[in-house]
Amino acid sequence: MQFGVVTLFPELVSSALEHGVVGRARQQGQLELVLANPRERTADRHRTVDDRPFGGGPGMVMTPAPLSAAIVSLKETMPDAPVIYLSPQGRPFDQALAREWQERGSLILVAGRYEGIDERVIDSLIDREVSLGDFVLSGGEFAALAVIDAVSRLVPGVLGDPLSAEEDSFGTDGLLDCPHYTRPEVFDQHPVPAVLLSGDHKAIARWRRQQALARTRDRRPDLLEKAELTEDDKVFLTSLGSSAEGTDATSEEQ
Ligand code: 9D3
Repeated sequence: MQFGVVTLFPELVSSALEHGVVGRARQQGQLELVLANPRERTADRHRTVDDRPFGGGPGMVMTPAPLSAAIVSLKETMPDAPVIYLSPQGRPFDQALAREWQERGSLILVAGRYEGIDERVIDSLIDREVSLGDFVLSGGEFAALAVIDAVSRLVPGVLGDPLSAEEDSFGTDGLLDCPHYTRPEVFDQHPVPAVLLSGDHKAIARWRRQQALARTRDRRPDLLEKAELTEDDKVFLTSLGSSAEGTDATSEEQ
């Protein structure tokens, strides 16, 4: 998998990708990172990459010429890659997009700074505009890193266990994950739920499923609409009743 990133902070991106699963995969040649810095594509003495917005107002805008030159240079290296602009105005990023981009084999990510980039660059060079959600970052780099991480772990061989990539939340059934516990059995006076120590694998699976259902309904009811639910699941959800907060342990506040 090849990732191209257009950024004014190439070291921020490359250093973050030296660590963990992604760092190892880069060392093994399974992932490749290609950086392009618009500042290296400037022609003026001050290496200017931003300018004041036409029409007035606060903040600065990334100036089109050096930015488009950086994007075009990556497109020449990676001719089949979709070009994605990370921006608060984008459609929400999700696991389905991560999967789609992994299948493409190469991806160009454009990280903006300041108030954003000149709209004409979007019109001429950007295939899709994508956001991480409704909160304010100081630039697109951390969003690009999140996308790279999400796509990388879907690349065969990047994770040790090929099952674990798809087992996570959103990986299979579209529900949030169940809670997890490890030793000790009692921590700070809080015991592990007894069913997990019972050795009854059917009861454990059922409890985990119900925990996943209850917290999905509590925290992300939007996900329940699309989730694949069995008749058992529906009976359980109905048994929770219609109040926002149930009375059993599955609805404990976190
Ligand atoms: C008018 C207010 N502006 C600044 C407070 C808007 C604004 C411009 C640029 C807000 C954020 C940014 C930089 N953000 C990103 O580059 C970004 C982002 C984000 O902020 N939130 C969620 N996803 C993304 S993807 C890229």
